[in-house]
Amino acid sequence: MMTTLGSMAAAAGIGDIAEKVFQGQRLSREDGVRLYHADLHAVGALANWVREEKHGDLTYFNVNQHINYTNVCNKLCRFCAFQRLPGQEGAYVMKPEEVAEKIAAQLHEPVTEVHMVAGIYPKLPYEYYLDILRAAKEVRPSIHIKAFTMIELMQIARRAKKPLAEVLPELIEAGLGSCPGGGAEVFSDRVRDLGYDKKNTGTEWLDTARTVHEAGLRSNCTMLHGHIETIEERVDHHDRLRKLQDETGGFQTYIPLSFHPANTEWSHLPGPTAMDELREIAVSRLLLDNIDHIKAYWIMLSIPVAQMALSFGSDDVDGTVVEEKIYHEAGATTPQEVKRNELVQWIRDAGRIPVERDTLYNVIWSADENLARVGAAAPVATVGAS
Ligand code: V47
Repeated sequence: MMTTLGSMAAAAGIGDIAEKVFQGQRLSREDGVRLYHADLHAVGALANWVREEKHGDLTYFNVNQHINYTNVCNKLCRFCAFQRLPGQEGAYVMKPEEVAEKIAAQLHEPVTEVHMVAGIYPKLPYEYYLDILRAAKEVRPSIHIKAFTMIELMQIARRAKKPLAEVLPELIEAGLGSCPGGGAEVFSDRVRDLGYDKKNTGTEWLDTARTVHEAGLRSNCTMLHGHIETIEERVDHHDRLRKLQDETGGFQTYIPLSFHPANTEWSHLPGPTAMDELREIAVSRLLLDNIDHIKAYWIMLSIPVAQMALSFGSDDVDGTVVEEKIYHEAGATTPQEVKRNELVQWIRDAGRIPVERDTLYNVIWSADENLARVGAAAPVATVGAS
């Protein structure tokens, strides 16, 4: 296998990179740039080799539900179709009771995670954030709350008038379990100045993630790709994530987010093609050698592209979602929800082994009886096999 792959990589002009990958050596920034220009099939096959070394055929998913508690936002990001100004038509802020109602409405489903991401609305008091966490936990005490991107956390600390390191224990006490990976966009100051100059800088995002990890929370990380960023800026983004991960080990999953242009100020840009998306998955698998999981977020990629991504480096497809707004406001045509058994079937149809995980990658159920063989995080519970 390695010989065939080595020959394929050599024919694509990346034989030396393949050799480094086989030896477990770290790729350089220059290698990263070359991977963006080399033959996609060779890059994808190399990334698939790493994926199978790490996870075999295992492919993770979870039963989750998204809640976007407000779309009011003062950051005016040019790539965003979800945001509304206060008082603008369609603007909303959910009361804590409404968050609880959304969770109660899914009590018949085996949901293990609520994912909460929203706009930055400076009028929301610090107590609001604690209250929505408590409301979620009250209605479903077992639920893991993955909430608040780094930019939301910065805003919460501002409203609390305390350093984030002092705020995080209070959020954890109220129910926070981990943090999603959004808000990173592209760390480059050039791109930020052109697209989201009211938002945190890349350095601030990374510093916040460090504080989160130091507080004992895991988080995800992302990059929003396929708009005005250059290849070098993408590689720089990966390199900065990789460095922080060396320091803290706190990132669980990397999610390349494909830009969706509809209804945004950047609607004239074409957005990435499926080929771009597969390359992004593959390159990130090869560069981010210290992040265990690469997620092919099906809502954003479409189901067929997410299935293909499982052979280009990715080992996770996200979850059942239930109600998605950020991508659908920006033109996504995927469904807003899937059922657990559909996810299981898509993963099987892609030739992989479905594994239901919780947010922290403890295994809830797996179709693989020999899960321990490939080093999964926790023992397999034999529930709900389908
Ligand atoms: O930060 C906004 C992105 C992010 C658009 O951690 C857009 O498991 C593309 O955090 N086109 C929020 N992207 C989403 C997020 C997330 C999503 C899925 C999984 C996880 C996880 C986290 O969505 C924002 C921004 O980068 N975004 N608008 C758009 N038009």
